[in-house]
Amino acid sequence: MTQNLLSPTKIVGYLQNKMIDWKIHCLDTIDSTNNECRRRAAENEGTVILSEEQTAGRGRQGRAWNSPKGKGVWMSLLLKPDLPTETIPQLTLVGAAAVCKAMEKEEGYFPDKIKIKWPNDIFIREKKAGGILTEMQISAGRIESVIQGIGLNVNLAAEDFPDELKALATSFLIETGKVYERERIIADILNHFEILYEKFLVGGELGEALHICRQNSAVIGRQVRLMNNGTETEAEVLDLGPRGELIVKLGNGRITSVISGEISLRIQS
Ligand code: BTX
Repeated sequence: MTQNLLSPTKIVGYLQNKMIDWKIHCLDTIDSTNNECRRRAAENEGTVILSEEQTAGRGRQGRAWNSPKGKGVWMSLLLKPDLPTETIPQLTLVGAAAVCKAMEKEEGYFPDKIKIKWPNDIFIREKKAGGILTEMQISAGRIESVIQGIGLNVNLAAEDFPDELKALATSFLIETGKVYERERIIADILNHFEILYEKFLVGGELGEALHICRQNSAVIGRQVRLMNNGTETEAEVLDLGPRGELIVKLGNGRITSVISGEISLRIQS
């Protein structure tokens, strides 16, 4: 199904702000948009790589990301933030907040709103509808570039998911019965992203992005299992801290915070 190929002209037509000079590239096929962005890392901030399909789409820790042709948003943003390296994981929350804001006006269509399963999953009704993969290149202790990959299952039908994902994954189409204009979603994400990103660069704080992540959290108030290098801990999620860290109460009553890093999280039903 390639009749509705992504149109860069349409995307540009929907862009509203001028804080970042977005340069939109729409490809037919690529291994991973993050890889392609990396290959173009010498370009200026604002390069955006989109592809109709990814043949080797990636999630965190080398996991595969299913990216069938013509139906999703598989996109990567090239960023050059002048920030300390330890703040970069917070950009994942900026991206997630931008996705939530972009879909807000569509929310009437969603039976339940789009949520963020900390730190990088986009959830609808307890199923994964998207994810964010933030990677950085460092040279001599300084950030050369940050690549933020955003994957959204927009117009995927149930049969577009391999069997092993059918119970875990969903799409905007499956949840709402509506086919979405991908260009509009992409532009809306970029429009919101640049506002939240600029605030983060200037103030050094997540601010509004944090507020959005709290409002749309799939985990605050829930019992979860935290998985780290083969160990599992039960905890109750209390809040997100100012740097986007997860504030949890452990089984023994101790309150502690968890940064994203290698931690995986499973919501207890
Ligand atoms: P993650 O590590 O949180 O999630 C990966 C896991 O999600 C997989 O192991 C699988 O169980 C499940 N999964 C795979 N594909 C899908 C899918 N389409 N929908 C729902 N669940 C799925 C999440 O990593 C971050 C994903 C980022 C993807 C973007 S797409 C553009 C950019 N390029 C690239 O290679 N990755 C990013």
